[in-house]
Amino acid sequence: MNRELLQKAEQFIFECYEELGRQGAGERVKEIERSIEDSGTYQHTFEELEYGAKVAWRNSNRCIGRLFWNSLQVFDQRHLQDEKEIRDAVYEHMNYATNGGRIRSTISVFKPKQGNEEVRFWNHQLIRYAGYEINGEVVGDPASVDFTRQCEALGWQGGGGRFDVLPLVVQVDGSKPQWFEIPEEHILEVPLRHPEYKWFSDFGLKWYAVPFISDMRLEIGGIDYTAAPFNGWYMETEIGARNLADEFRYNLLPNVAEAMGLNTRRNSSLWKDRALIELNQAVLYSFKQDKVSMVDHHSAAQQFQLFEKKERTCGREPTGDWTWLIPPVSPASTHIFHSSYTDRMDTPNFFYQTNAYE
Ligand code: HEM
Ligand code: NRG
Repeated sequence: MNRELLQKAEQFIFECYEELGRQGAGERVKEIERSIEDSGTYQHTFEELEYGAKVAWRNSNRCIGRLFWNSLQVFDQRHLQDEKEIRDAVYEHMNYATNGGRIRSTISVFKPKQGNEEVRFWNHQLIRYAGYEINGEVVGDPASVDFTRQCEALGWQGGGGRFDVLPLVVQVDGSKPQWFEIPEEHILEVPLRHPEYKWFSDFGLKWYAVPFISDMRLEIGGIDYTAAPFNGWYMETEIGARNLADEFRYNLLPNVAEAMGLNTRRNSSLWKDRALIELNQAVLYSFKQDKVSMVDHHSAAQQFQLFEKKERTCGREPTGDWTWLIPPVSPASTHIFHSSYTDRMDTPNFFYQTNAYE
């Protein structure tokens, strides 16, 4: 009898039924106990799964976007067995969530881990750009260099460009991972341009519309969903202040500053800061023009403040990881910078798991 699992299940079921105002938690726990005795595990009802996924988002201390936790769309894909069925469900998720640019927060939950058997996506995000390292120089996204090598070892051949979308890599129960080139029709991208600097578009930059995190484990009531990709929409700083700006990513600040005619030899010209602002402005402007959902960091902070208020109204103290919640641009201009948060990991939640390919 797996006591630990039963204990976690019990705690989850009581919280779930209480919050949803549902009767019969005690009965449900007894049923779960019998199931664990008979089979070593138990299955969530759809209602439990949906609530668990939403609360996992609500408990994600690093996420500034949590105001909308209760409107997460949950797709139950636990019945799927093979790689191709899983691939097709992923494409469906992409289409539903992308919605032509009016992005819908969505999670797809595949069958949970059982003993050593688990479904895993090797991708960090369902859509991400390849990184090719050639003599210590990287073409593309340096964050993808390891995964790109794995894809090549599996037989994928990239085009060697700066923005090549990596294949989807699905592994079921430890068997050989299968890779699939994601059809273009499922991928929305935004070419980047600037409202005033006409030269900006000559950089040929773009980014994909939707961040789908695919390598985190969703834990609900002691059950581990090792494949549960989720998405919301981007905050502009994620792209403009990190992906395109970090020295260890696309490292574009020197190029932008140069084109702006700034003195990049003096720190005190604040060329990095000025280039950052224009890069972020270009990201916001381009997404807006293409009618693709995106939030700026000031609005996101305001939404997060409303989330905090609502949580307190419900008698819950919002938890958070300050170091991740503050935006990387002008952090002290948001209330978050001047607040403090308890960084306690409540469950349900999303957890890191070791790389599927290590
Ligand atoms: C982290 C924004 C939706 C779960 C983050 C971060 C931002 C953010 C800015 C920090 C990322 C970083 O610094 O790399 C948003 C926005 C959303 C949204 C604007 C729009 C709806 C969601 C959804 C989920 C989620 C739907 C899950 C159901 C998380 C988790 C992290 C995170 C688990 C931490 C990731 C990590 O540790 O690497 N979010 N988010 N977010 N978000 Fe959200
Ligand atoms: N910073 C990463 C994405 C992390 C999650 N961000 C979100 N999540 N917005 C990047 O690709 O830049 N979300 O579910 O919307």
